[in-house]
Amino acid sequence: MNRNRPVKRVAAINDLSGFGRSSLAVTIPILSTMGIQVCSVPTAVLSTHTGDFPGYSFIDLTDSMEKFLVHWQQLELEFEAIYSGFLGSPRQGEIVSRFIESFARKDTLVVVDPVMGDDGKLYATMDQQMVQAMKELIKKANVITPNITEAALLLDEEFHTAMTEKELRSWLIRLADMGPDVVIITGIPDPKQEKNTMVLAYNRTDNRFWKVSCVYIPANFPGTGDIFTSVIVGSLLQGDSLPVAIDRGVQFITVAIRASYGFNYPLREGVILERVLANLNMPVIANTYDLLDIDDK
Ligand code: PXL
Repeated sequence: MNRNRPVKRVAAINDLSGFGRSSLAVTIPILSTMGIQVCSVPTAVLSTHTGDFPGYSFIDLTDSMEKFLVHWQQLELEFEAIYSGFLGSPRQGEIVSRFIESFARKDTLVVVDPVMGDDGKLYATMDQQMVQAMKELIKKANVITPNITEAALLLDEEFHTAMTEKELRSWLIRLADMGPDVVIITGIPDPKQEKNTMVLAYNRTDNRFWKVSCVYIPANFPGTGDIFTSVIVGSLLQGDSLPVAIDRGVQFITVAIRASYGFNYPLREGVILERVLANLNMPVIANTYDLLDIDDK
């Protein structure tokens, strides 16, 4: 693979929201900046993302996705990675599964971000059928990147803010048991440092757990999950290790939020990506990840 192509390719299966900096509107510039070609499979077209913009328009593209699949099969396209995010209908989960079966080779990176909700709640267009569809879809992934709310939904658990590291490790293992080799849970409140949030990850193939903690900035910008997963995809395709990829994702989000928070503008417009994209090509200087003990804390 990739014998005659100068750059790597990602099939990005996600919605296009016209305003608000989420999904394809952030994935395309991030991965392009990281030197990776993005081939989009739009799952839906919206006037804005669904958070805090009442009256948004929504066009579901489930039937169109079937046609993308057929045409791309005819073209015999090849991808180094397949990355799926926001789905417009539960049936799309099954189409994405077929897409993965058709295009994934032994060394293809398959990343599923099971976008369903945040802050303990489902997003406006999501329901239990979608939760079921995501449970099926993650079976096909190498890497999944749920936030803590989505992790709870996938496990039929209640999420609470004071979860111990031991409890979180068991969630990571149970999610890996559902199929993916690597599970990355984002947005976890840090019980040791009230002001921090954590990303915890588990790699089943070497049985190691990783933690990256970052200072919590009191600004809940939409689209940051899509930005984080896009950086993870780019970083892994560039050959970084799992903890370095997570570190780069966390550091980029932190820089993006800090660049945005000082301005007085509506959070719902998302972080000011345009001001920080160039950071993606800077050398990674300070790694902040920790390897967790597997003892019984
Ligand atoms: O950032 C996740 C996301 C993606 N796509 C759409 C959304 C959201 C979150 O609200 O509404 C359309």
